[in-house]
Amino acid sequence: MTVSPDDAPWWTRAVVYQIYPRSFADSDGDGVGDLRGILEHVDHLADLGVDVVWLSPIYRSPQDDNGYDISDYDDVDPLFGSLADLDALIEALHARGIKLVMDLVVNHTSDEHPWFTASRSATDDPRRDWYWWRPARPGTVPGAPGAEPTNWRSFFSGPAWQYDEATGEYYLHLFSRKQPDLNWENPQVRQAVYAMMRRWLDRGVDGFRMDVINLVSKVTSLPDGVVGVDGLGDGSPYYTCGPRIHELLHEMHEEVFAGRSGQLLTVGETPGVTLADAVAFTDPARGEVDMVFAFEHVDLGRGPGGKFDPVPVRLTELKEVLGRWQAGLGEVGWNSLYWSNHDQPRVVSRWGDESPASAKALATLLHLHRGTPYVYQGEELGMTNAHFTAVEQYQDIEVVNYVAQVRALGLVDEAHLLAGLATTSRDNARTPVQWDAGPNAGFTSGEPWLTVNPNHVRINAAAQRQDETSVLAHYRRLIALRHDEPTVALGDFTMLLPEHEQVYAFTRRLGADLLVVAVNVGAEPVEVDLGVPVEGAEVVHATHPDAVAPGPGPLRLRGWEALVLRPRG
Ligand code: ISL
Repeated sequence: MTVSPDDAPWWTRAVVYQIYPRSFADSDGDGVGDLRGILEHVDHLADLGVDVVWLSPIYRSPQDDNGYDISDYDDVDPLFGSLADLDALIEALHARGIKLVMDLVVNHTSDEHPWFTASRSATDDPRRDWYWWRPARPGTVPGAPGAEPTNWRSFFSGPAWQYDEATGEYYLHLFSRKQPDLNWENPQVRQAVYAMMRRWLDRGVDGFRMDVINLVSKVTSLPDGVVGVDGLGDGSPYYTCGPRIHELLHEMHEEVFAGRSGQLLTVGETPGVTLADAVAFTDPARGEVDMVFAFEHVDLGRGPGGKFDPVPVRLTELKEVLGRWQAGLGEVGWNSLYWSNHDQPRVVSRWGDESPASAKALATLLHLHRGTPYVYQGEELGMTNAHFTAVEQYQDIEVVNYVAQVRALGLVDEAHLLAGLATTSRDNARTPVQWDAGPNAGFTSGEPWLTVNPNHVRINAAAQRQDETSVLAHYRRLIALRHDEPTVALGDFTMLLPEHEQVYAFTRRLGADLLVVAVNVGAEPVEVDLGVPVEGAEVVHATHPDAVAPGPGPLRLRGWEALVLRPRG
């Protein structure tokens, strides 16, 4: 959006921090992180300087998908604490000027949610139509393999339909069979969701991160998809940004957000979203959401066998994607900026070499883009992938189901499987936060639910807190830079050197002010002509504490060096 610093929305200057509560900090020794654990570390967030915390789900849940399967939207799961603990957290964050954004998971509920238990109880139950129930494919035996109403594959392997003996029909679940999809065609479903959202806002939360919100509108005839090697079809063309998605998000906006203060934040998680749809979602004039999470940059490197069959990616491919999204959401709409979250591998393992230097360079690269940056817990410490060596170490339902499927189909050898999981599995981001060098990294006094990374003896918050050269201190400076420099928040973005395979460079311009950003995405030194004069420029921000104004000739960057320069004059 083209706005002046005076009337730009508050979140154009904000940085969001994501907490995955299960892995953040455990206060009671049961091995699972909890709300009291977060309370013990709120000053870590305040010191970092973040404006918003996005809290992954803490609602009542059977934990089939670590809380993304909710059985009561209005209560806290005892695993994480109580409503009183949540109120205390809201108060502690607000006292430090930090907002709290809740995860909103309403594409599906748990199969243990009372809405679903009613829905499955009888074909004439008033809640039957709240979910997607369909009879077996005509001419098949209900419950037999291949009798599913459509050939759709679930995100977590296997068919997206579960047969229910009691009523002889199937229900749709795009994720696990314990996550039945809500039927957003039914106005009662929508009103129940909106009422729940209003209750949370009334309680004091500051907005929502909306889980797979672009999957709620389905093509109601549910056509079969193109069949893959597993014999199942890809239904995504019929449920990704479906026919009514913009109408439904606008309705939600009117029913829930209109008339509330402009201090809220709404961000849609939108796998498979196109740039054109993202513009529509985030055009303020349309009243849908403030920003969305796009997936093109994190989906780079998918091989022929999907996410667990990764292939190498070139820096120029990353530039092409991020540059296109910067340009596409320049005039209208707004980007969210993220490297990592609880579903993605760690950025230092993916794009860096796991050194603190690479963590800092990649942080500068992302945070100097135009959009709202999201920091995923532990990223500010340079935490790495898990490096598990056995399939049994993985806990994630996506991995467990995938392994069972490929073994049953005999599709991959075990070494290839292990290598793929080690590269892209979601558990890479879910190992406990590394607070100190002590037992279990200070995460728990008990047995952690997921193995703590042994590198916590080197990489941890305690070691970095007082060290001005640490990754943590670097993140602190980057966050302050966004708060202090209107050009970082609002300047136009222009990519430089799109064909260069080692240097990622761009400019940001706001009125007469120009910033030049150059990042060496590699450990080898490099010399480069940016095509923009930077001799004698002011060093506004740098990865290396001894960085000085560039001299004449090509710009020299040391390994993993990033510079933010303000040319003189
Ligand atoms: O990581 C993925 C599987 O390969 C993604 O496709 C992921 O499932 C997708 O981004 C949706 O994620 C969100 O909804 C899921 C939940 O498992 C994820 O943790 C959540 O972020 C279902 O609620």
